[in-house]
Order: sequence, then structure tokens, then C-alpha cells
Amino acid sequence: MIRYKNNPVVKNSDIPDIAPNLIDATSVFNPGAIKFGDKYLLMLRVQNRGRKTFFVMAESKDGIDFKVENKIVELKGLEKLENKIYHLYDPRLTKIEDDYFILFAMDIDDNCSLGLAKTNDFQNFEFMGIVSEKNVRNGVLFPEKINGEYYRFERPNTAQIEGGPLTGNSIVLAKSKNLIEWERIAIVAEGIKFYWDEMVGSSTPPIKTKKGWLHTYHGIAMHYAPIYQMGVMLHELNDPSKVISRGSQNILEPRELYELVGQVPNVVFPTGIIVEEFDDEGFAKDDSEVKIYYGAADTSVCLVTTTVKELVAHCFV
Ligand code: M1P
Repeated sequence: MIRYKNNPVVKNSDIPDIAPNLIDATSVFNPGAIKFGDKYLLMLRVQNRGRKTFFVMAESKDGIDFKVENKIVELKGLEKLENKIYHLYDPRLTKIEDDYFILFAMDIDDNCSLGLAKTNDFQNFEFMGIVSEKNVRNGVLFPEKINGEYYRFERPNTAQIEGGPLTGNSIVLAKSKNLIEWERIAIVAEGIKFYWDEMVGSSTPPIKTKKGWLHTYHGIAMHYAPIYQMGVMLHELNDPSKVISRGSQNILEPRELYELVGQVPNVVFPTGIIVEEFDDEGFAKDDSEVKIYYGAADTSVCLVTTTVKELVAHCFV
């Protein structure tokens, strides 16, 4: 995992003032990422000084120099919800066939649920609904159907960090016929007490490789103050409930000042992954570069690069 030398790639001073809600943004982190034509897109989670969150798009020709759009993303149809909506955050982007989907966390009423939206052009976004049970976060969609059904990982929020958020210690596989109603199939990973990943949650949407589905996740060590790190595991292609191997050590942990200090210290929180090269059958190429975008200390957006084969190898360490 090689950190980009001029991290962060997006920081609060890169966010234009978008009156009246977003003046002098306080932080930008945990972005969704995708390649759209020849452009790299990030869907940023931006916070204003009222600590309200907004989604704002940013684009780049090289995945490094991003220009942030001068408008807040509007999800058409969200205004029809009767729930009290506090925050939308931590979007994950997945292309399935010709559509681009955004699966994100919604703090609503008395809980956090998953919301789903769709776009074809990253200019017009359609809200499709609340698509989870109560108290779920960290939903990531698979990029294709498996045996005719959609799949995702999700993380039930069932554990409390002292003085912190309701988090969770299991990742669950779920399937759906229509992307709206989901049926849980199996717990695929649980937190491991006393080690780096006592709490867990999926990080980025799974990547299809010849060796299996490559799945990055974050683990939280519950020390005096929690430490958020990144790990990786591999699942069987035809039945992702089966874990082929899960790396025993983290592959990215807070070390740089921008990860150690900020709104929430000691956090690397990956949410976006871009694989540069796929073969004709849709498998990520072994030697392909992989760009992973993550929130650093809940304050800025950073980039690390690696390759498919390095990530796969780490599942067996
Ligand atoms: O503050 C660190 C992270 O805390 C939560 O993580 P999880 O979803 O694993 O409970 C989220 O609020 C996340 O947005 C935040 O970056």
C-alpha cells in the first residue's frame, strides 16, 4: 500500500463555497469512487460548520488532481420521505450493467439505515428508497448478479463504542431480486477480540478476480481510543458466503499525521476503490494498479495505491 506522496488529495479548502449551506466546509472524507468513461469520480462526504453532511461530486483526469463541483448533489425523491433525515454519508459506488448505484448510510429518526440511489450521468440522481432494516451501515453492492440475484455485504450496528457511535462486529451477506427488498443469508466475518479488527464493517465494493471476490473491510481496535484500520478477505465467486481466506493483519493503519490527528483521530476509513484493468471476461487483472480512496481522521480524503495481486496475497498472510 503506497500512500500518495502529496496526500490528502481532497481537503476542506478544496471545497468551493456553495451558499447558503456550505460555506467554509469543515471536513471532507469517506468518498465513493468510480471510473466514468475516462474520468475518475469521487462522491465526497462534506461537512459544514453546523456538522451537517452533504454529497458533492469531484472529478479528475488522473485520479489525483480533483476538481470539486460547485453544487450539492440532490437525490430526487428524497423530499417525499416522511422520516426525519439528519445525515446522508459514506456513499459506496457500484456500476451494475448500465446503471450506477450509490449505497449510503442515512441517519434518520432514531437509527441509521441504508439508502439507495441511482444515476446514469452523475448529474441527475434518483433516490430509490430505504433498503435495509434499522441500524445498518457499511453496505457495499457486488458489481454483478450471482445466480440471477443482486448481492451485497452490510454491517448491522449492534455494538457501542464508549462515548462513540453505535458500530458493529459482524459483516453479513444479503441478496435481493430487485435491490429494494433484501434477505440476509449468512454472517461472513466477525470481529476478533483483542486484535486489530475487534469491530468490523465492509469498506469498498467487492472486486471480481480469478481467485475470488476481493473484499476490503475496516477493523477497529477498541483500545482506550479506537483505531480504525483496513484489511482484506477473499470470497468464493459462486457463493460469497464462503470465505476463502481473511488476512490476519491490517494492510493500512493510521501512521501519517493526517491520519493520526483530526476530527476523529486514528482513522483510515476506505470507501472507494478503482481497479485500472480488467480482462475480457470481467476479471480484475493481477498486475493492475488499484487506487483506494479513504477518509483520514474523518477530516480529509487520501489515496493509496497497490495491485490486485498484492491485495489477494495479503488475504493469506
Ligand atoms: O469515526 C470513524 C467512523 O465511525 C463510524 O464507523 P463504523 O461505520 O464502522 O461504525 C462511521 O460513522 C464512519 O463514518 C466514521 O468515519
